[in-house]
Amino acid sequence: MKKKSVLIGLLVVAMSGVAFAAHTPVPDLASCPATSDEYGNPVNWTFAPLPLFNIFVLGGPVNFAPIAGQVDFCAYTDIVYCSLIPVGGVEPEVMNFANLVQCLTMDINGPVDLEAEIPVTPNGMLDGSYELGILAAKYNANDAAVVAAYQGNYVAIKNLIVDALAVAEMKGDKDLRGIVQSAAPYLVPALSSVLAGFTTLGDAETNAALDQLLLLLADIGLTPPEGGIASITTGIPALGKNGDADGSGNSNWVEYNYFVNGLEYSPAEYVAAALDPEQEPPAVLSIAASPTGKIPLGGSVTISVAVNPGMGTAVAYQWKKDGIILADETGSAVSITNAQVADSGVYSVVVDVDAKAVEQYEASYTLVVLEFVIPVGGALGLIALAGACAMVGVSGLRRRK
Ligand SMILES: [Ca+2]
Ligand SMILES: [Ca+2]
Ligand SMILES: [Ca+2]
Repeated sequence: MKKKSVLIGLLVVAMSGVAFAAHTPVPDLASCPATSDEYGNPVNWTFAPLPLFNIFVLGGPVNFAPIAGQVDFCAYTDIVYCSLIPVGGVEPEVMNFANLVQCLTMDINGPVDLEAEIPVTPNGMLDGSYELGILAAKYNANDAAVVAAYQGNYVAIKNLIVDALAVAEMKGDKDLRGIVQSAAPYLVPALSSVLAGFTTLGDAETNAALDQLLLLLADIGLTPPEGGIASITTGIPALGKNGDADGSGNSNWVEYNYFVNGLEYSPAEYVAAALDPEQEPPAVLSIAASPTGKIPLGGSVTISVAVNPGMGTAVAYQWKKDGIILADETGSAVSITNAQVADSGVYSVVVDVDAKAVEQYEASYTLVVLEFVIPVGGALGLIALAGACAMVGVSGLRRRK
């Protein structure tokens, strides 16, 4: 009995080990693991397996076997973050920007800001576990196109960085490869992982931000590619912010805005939703008429619009009829009394929704006002006829018995 339960216990442990264990983001630099022992010798620490290559071989091959099924960009960004501690000992200024690469806060692929010291801004989507999470999930599921693009991009970026470090060495400066390798052995592989991830998103704004960041690295001898980073890498736009990874019609950004900004989904929950066309944000607007259906001549109807729960707050309305602006109709509803045939048409409304950023949505309703009213007598006759038909039907059934 005892042996059996021990076996089952081991089996449970083994099976849970099969499930991919995501890295838990480090809350601050003080929480980073020790990178060297008491004698200053580097110790082994890493949050996720990294591709292997020899930093001293220019253009050398990369072994991607260790990362199969294990890609985790949150772990990679935190490896870069924690690697800054030994590097910061040499260049203290580096620490001022450490949080730019911390998984919990990293969001650096928005519009370029050339006035800023570090010329990057956020795009509203956290990078490590969310924006790059879709790519990680596709890579870990062994999607052939994603694996090929990411590996190719990794090699291109790795060569760019290693060449730069080597050039600095050849110019008679310090042997940067040696310094980096001994002080922060995971920095170049992890940084290459993150940058390669960004280029695989196929997002123009992200590539523009990367081009600016590469210019900063010109100081260590890096020569940015002439046609920009996009010219030496392969992007898969479905994976990026404005892509639609599950082909659902809602972009990854729309799903992020709803599931993460609205419902506070975890990274794993968000990635699952962004890859599942069955999990979608509801429509932003609901439009309805009261009463419903066709409206009799001379009748009344109210057409109203509402922002669905969790989709933001309406701050402005503008109604149109058949595409023509109804200047006076700027409320949440349009009321029509003594309806005439000419009132028939498509009533649409543009609503400014104040969510995270002001966005406009449009909804429409087709109103039909009946051309004539069936006289009361005629209606009674119809009812009588219907009653008679029903009677005949019933008696027909009886006869068959
Ligand atoms: Ca971002
Ligand atoms: Ca989608
Ligand atoms: Ca979805």
